[in-house]
Amino acid sequence: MSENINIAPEQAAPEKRKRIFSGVQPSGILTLGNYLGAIKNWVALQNDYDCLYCVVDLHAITVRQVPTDLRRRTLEGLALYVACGIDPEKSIMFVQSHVPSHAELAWVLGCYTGFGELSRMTQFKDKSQKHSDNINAGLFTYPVLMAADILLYQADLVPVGLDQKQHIEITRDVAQRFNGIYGDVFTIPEPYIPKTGMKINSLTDPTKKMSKSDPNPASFVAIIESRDETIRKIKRAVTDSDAVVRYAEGKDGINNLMTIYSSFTGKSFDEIEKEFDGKGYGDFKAAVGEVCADGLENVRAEYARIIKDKAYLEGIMKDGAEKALYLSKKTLSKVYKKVGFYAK
Ligand code: AQP
Repeated sequence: MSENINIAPEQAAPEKRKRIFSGVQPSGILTLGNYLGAIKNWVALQNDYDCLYCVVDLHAITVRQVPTDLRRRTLEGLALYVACGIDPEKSIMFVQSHVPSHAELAWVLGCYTGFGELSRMTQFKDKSQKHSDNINAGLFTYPVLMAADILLYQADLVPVGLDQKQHIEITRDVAQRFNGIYGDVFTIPEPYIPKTGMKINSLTDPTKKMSKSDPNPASFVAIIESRDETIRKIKRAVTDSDAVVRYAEGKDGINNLMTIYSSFTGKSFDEIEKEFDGKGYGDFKAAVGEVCADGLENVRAEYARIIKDKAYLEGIMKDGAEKALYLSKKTLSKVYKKVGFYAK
């Protein structure tokens, strides 16, 4: 791993409050991967950092969305942030399309980003394969918009799963390039990757990342499905025929379940191996299902309560957008001035 990665639990809280930006696309029902790789960490970070958490709907349309679903999921996404424990009194929560500065800065940064460097992005390659009928320019320039999201707020840290590390690297490169030309305009952000849960894999194909847009619902645990569904899906998760609970190369399914178990219990892989020594996969999967359902129980109950209060959620969105717009405008004005745009 490169040295600019911060492994979450070991990082001491800074003396001066640093800023954090992160987001999730409302491109499906949020999964256990989004929870363990991102949102769970956001909650812990909000006491020590100034945090902005965004529902990134502009990013979501890089893949075709059903408009009514996108609208509904945007509200659901925000409700989930709150249900997971993001406190609107401590953190700014908002919807990306409500703050025009994101698209505006993305245009400028696009003019400082190379075709070659965007071509190397693995997410673009993966998504182009998955959506070969719609390889659009937005999918290609996705990392530029993500760079704009982060740099607009002068974020110091970006909590993400391992899959997004490459996008943080390109953000740093673009920011350094821009600063190299115009002086210190942008803070250079660093990725903040959780120690466990950095990559949760699909339950049906454990060589691949768990994804909310996977058409097969058996492949993911949704944060807001029922307890029974979670237990059943984990029981049916693809493993191997070895029947030994051990973290090892080639045992992707078991490694994935051990990662999930470890994320919820805090137990190390060694401890988990000892706990299930001599026991079969049936016992192990049942235990993983239980801890996972237990770990999500409060979030699910909170979500069921909050989602009914549309006015409350829309209030958070509106307030968040105002604050985000104010902060983002400061950076955008500076950028416009630096590149030579005539002032209004
Ligand atoms: N499986 C995962 N394991 C760990 N972290 C994950 N994240 C997503 N999946 C996993 C983290 O969640 C944050 C938000 O992700 P996103 O919605 O912006 O996009 P994504 O990474 O492309 O997530 P999905 O679920 O796979 O979305 P779709 O299916 O729409 O492409 C990020 O911090 C990501 O690291």
